[in-house]
Amino acid sequence: MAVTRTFSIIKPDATRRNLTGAVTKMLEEAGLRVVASKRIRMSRGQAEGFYAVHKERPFYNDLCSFMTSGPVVVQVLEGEDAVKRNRDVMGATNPAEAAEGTIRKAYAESIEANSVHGSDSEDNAKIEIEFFFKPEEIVG
Ligand code: RTP
Ligand code: MG
Repeated sequence: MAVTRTFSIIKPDATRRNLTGAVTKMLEEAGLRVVASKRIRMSRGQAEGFYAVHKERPFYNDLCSFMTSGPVVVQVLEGEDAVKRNRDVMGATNPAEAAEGTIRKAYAESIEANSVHGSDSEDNAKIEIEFFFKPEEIVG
């Protein structure tokens, strides 16, 4: 299996509860390496652009408000089959459906405040990484 990259966000519900380290530890223990990381406050424009694929969904406005409600930590993760590996350790979107041992089972508060984002394909990972990082900010 090839070493690939994915994009992750530790969401405001997790940074608010001081869970940046705990979430990162679970990512690392799942075989992912943090090759870029920064704590930012997302602007409304960034959130709307990042989630543009969800523009027609009923939760879009609330989601953009939530993602700008506090600091987030954006990360590039590297590992074998990184997109799937990350999705597996994140768990289901709705924490009520998330499996034992996943980040969302351990920490998510609700379907919206679900602690982490992870790219859903390698193509989207590339787009999302470029949305937040310059090439020189990523150190593999
Ligand atoms: P993500 O994109 O954050 O990794 O999560 P995901 O693929 O599991 O979920 P997705 O369907 O892409 O939805 C993006 C984010 O929108 C929020 N959401 N709220 N209120 C709702 O019904 C609802 N559904 C989704 C969540 O924060 C979700 O992660
Ligand atoms: Mg998604």
